[in-house]
Amino acid sequence: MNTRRKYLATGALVAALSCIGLSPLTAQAQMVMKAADVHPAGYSTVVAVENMGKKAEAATNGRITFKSFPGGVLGDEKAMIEQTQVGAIQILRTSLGTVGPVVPEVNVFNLPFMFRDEAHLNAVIDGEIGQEMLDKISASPARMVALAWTVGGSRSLYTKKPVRNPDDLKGQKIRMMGNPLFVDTMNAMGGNGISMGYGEVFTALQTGVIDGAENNEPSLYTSNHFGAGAKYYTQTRHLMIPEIIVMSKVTWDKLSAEDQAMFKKLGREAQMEQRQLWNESVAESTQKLKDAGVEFIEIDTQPFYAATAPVRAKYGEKYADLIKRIEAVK
Ligand code: GTR
Repeated sequence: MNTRRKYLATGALVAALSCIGLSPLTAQAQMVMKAADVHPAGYSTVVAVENMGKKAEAATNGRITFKSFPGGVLGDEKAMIEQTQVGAIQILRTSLGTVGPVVPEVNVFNLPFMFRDEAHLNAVIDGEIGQEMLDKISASPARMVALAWTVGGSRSLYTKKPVRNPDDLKGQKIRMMGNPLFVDTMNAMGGNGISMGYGEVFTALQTGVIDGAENNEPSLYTSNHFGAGAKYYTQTRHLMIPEIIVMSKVTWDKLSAEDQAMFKKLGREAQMEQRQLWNESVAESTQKLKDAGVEFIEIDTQPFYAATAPVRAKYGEKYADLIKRIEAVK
């Protein structure tokens, strides 16, 4: 095209855009991103992601907006990961537990008793190792770009009968997240691990398909699993699993470099905001669980730690160097 014809063509485009009410500057495609989570509206992760969407909307003058799909309405985490991979979901907040089967490296963070405490875990994900892991997920063939971490505290057992040691778990069917590593973990802890989606746990408890499950306080409270009979909450703290906010690679590839940089920045902000909301929600849900009659059982976790040594050996061997670096984080 010569210059004059190019000029005329541009003029025609501007005219056409003004006719349909768009200025040439906002002519980049409008994007409504579906943001999904298994947790209900109001949960710390859902709120942090919704706020991320509001900031993106403000920064792009409404060109990019989020539509929130909380409460697992788009499926369980495994199904949502699959939808994210093909671009049917654009933003997903998911546990790293369910990411393990698609990005095996993340299983280092999914090992039982991997972190000394939550402060240790937070220091790891906020620092260099955390960034490396996000980058590994993004560079893997999983077609998800990892933007930020969220936290889920520590997971402890809840059952219909009180549990104080590995022997008490004999014969008890305990729901675990969909990852063979967790089934092995529960079997090593003395019970029978059964993998199942989060949304099925309530009915499974009610009908006796399972005898218990394991999770953090806000999840136990909002899922009402204690209302299905699992009223004994044994403080095993056997798993401390970080969680992530990812964008579908299909969506990421459509964004300009500026938009991508914006999402990285907003991701980091969401990470810090969720941390604050999380701490508040742990305190609040602990109180509400106690008020509802859930019995918190403090135990010596050492026998469970010892019992899960073979799981750490089996799944951690390949990542021995990384584990040493994680252990060295203060
Ligand atoms: C929650 C976690 C969810 C989901 C759920 C589960 O703690 O935040 O992402 O993994 O546990 O047990 O399935």
